[in-house]
Amino acid sequence: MPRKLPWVILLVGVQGSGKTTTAGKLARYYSSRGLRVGLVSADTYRPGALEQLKTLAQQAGVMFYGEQSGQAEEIAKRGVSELLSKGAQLVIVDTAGRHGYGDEAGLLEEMKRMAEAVRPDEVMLVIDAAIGQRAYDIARRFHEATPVGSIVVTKLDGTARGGGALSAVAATGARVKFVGTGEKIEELEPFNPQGFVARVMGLGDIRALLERVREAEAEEKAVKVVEEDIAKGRVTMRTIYAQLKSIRRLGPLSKLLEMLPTASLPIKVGDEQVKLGEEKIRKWLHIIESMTYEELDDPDIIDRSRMRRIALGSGTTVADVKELLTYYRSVKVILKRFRRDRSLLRRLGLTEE
Ligand SMILES: Nc1nc2c(ncn2[C@@H]2O[C@H](COP(=O)(O)OP(=O)(O)OP(=O)(O)O)[C@@H](O)[C@H]2O)c(=O)[nH]1
Ligand SMILES: [Mg+2]
Repeated sequence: MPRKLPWVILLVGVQGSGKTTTAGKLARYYSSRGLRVGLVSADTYRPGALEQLKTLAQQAGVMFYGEQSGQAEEIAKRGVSELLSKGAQLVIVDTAGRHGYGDEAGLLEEMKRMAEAVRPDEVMLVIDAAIGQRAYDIARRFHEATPVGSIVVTKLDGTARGGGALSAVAATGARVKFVGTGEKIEELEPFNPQGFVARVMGLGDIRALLERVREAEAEEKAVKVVEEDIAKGRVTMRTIYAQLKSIRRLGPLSKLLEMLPTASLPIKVGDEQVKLGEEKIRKWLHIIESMTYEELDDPDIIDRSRMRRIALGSGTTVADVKELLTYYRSVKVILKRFRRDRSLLRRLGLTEE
C-alpha cells in the first residue's frame, strides 16, 4: 500500500516490456484492496495504446483518462490532475515504450519531461524477465533520466528465470515490488525474494520447499545445509545431494514439482513426466553416492576418467553424470554472483541484517 494518499505512479520501460498490461494489473490490484484508482494513457506513439488501456480500466473497474495525440507530458499532467480532482487516491500513468524507430534518447528525454511535469511519487520500471543482461544498461539509463523507485519484472511465467532483472536492481538500487506471471489482469504478484532467487538458481521455491520439509518432519539438517549454502554463496555436491534428498523425502513429487522451475530440473509436471522426474532424481542420488569425499567437496575435479568411474559405480552413463555436473555448475555460478554482490543479497532480503 502507498505510504501516503493520493499517490502517483509513473510506469516506464522499453517497448513491449509490459507497461500497459502492468498498469491494468496494478489498477486491479489496488482497487480490489479498497483504493480509488485512475489510469492515464500518455502513450501517443503506439497505435491503439489508448484503447488498450481503456479496456483494461473497464476490466478493473477504475477511472480512465486519455488523449489520442499531443504532447505526452501535457496529457499526463492533465490526466493526473483531472483524475485526482475526481477523487482518485492512486493514479497510474502509462507511457510510451518507443519514440520513433530506434530513438532511445528521445524516449528517455520524454520520460524526463514527463517526470518533471507529473512529479510522480514513484517511478516504476517495467522489465521483461527475458531481457537478460541488457537489463542493467536499460535500467541505468532510465534511472539517469528519472530516478527509478521500484521495479516490476514481467513474463516470469515464461521460460526465462529473470536473472537479468536482478542486474536492474543493482543498477538502480530500487526494489522489485511486483512480478507479472501471465497476460491476464489478475496475474500480478507481490515480489517474494526467496522464491525469485531460488527460481533464478533453478532451485524452485526454497521457502515453500522448506515449509513442506518441516511439515514432513524430514531431516532439519539436510535442509539447513541448503539454506546456509544459499546464504553463504557456497555450493558443493553435498548441497545438491541434500536438496535432492529433501525433495524426495517429501512424498508425492507432483505437488513439489509444481514449485520447481521446470527449465532447470529435467522435470515436467504431469503423471508420465513426474515418473521421469523421480527417475532422474533417483539417478542423480546414485551418482552422488558413488563419488569420493574429495569429489563431493570439490566437484570441479571430476574429469572424464572420474566420470567413467562414477557412471560405472552408479549404474548410469557418462552423459548422466555430465548432466548432473552441468546442473551443479549452473547453481554454483549464480550463487557466486550473489556472493560477489552482497548488497544485492541484502536488498533481496536473503541475509539477516
Ligand atoms: N506471459 C506474459 N505476458 C505478458 C506479461 N505482461 C505483459 N505481457 C504481454 O506482453 C505483450 C506486451 O505488453 P504491453 O503491456 O502491451 O507492453 P508495453 O510495455 O505497454 O508495450 P509498448 O506500449 O509497445 O511499449 C502483450 O502481449 C502482453 O500480453 C506477463 O507477465 N506474462
Ligand atoms: Mg504500452
